[in-house]
Amino acid sequence: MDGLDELRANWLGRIGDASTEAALEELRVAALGKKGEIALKMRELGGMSPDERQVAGPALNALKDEVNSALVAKKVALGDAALDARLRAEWLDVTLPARHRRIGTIHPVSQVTEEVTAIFADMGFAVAEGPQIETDWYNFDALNIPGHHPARAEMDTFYTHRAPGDVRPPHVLRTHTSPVQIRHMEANGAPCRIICPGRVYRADYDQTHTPMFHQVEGLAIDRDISMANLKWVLEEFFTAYFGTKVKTRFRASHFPFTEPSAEVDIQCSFADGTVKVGEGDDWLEVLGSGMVHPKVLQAGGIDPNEWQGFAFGMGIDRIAMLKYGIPDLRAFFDSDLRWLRHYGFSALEVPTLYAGV
Ligand code: 2NM
Repeated sequence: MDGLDELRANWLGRIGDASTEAALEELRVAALGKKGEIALKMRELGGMSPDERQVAGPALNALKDEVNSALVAKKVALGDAALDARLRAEWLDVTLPARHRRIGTIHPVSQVTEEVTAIFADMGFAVAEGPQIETDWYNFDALNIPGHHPARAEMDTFYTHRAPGDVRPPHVLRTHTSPVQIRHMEANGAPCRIICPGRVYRADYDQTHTPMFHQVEGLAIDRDISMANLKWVLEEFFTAYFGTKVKTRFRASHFPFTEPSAEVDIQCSFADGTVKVGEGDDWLEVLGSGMVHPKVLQAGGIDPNEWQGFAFGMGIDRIAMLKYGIPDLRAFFDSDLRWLRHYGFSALEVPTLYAGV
């Protein structure tokens, strides 16, 4: 058969030059496909004499096999080349140091809440929590603050909205965490020892007041709890919290929910515009307290003829500023990353009873 050598040279050359798998597939169809050049050549065998066919048949078959092998070999070569190119392009130095990523910090309020909780937990106090939106009964009436009481007006309360015509008293944003203690008394009765840390709200904004701040209140009820127990617990607390012996001073005061009531000062010094707790002979007011009023026990479902107890409340933000030397309260809630990085704590600085002592 004529022209087989040209045919072979032509197809093997084109296969050798193919640079993509798609081009290779086109060549396969053009050479060996149903209407491909070699397939058409095969058809010519039918018109040949048996002698001619005996020579041309095997020669054509050999050519077909050769072209097929060349296609397969080229396909493998193209695949290898593509893999080589990828390996070179996607090269990565796994020994490079990791990219630096800054992690967040624990807010001083969170840190101090944990510290306070750890100290009171060690004295047998559990943590109680409750809603931040309260009924006026839990926030005021149950605490012996009736509707006409000046304390309601003084509290700068945030009221929620009621639909027109709805005459029910509006809910309030709790102005203290005392409602949590009423709820706890109702649910658990006496005796009890709890602290209630959390957010509270008052419509007040200046150098030393923010409309949301944090309080921790404590409550201990038993058959023979007295002001003496209160004084011991508070001195124990301040000494552990500030990590140094702290003297306290009790001054007679008045709250609707306690009788008698006392404001508590801690010993401090003012030198060069900085406050130092646990030294000097100045005093700093940090806490309100007293013996729970019988009417408040009654509102909580506890019989005041059988039980009595002390309660106290203090500002978490305030004692955080004192311990960690933070000058401006308002910065607590600005979410300024520079402030948070400076005053924030590492997640590994877990509060303990012996920290700072
Ligand atoms: C204070 C001062 C004095 C107080 C009272 C109660 C309750 F609910 F048990 F009656 N909880 N907290 C209390 C007493 C809070 O904050 C300055």
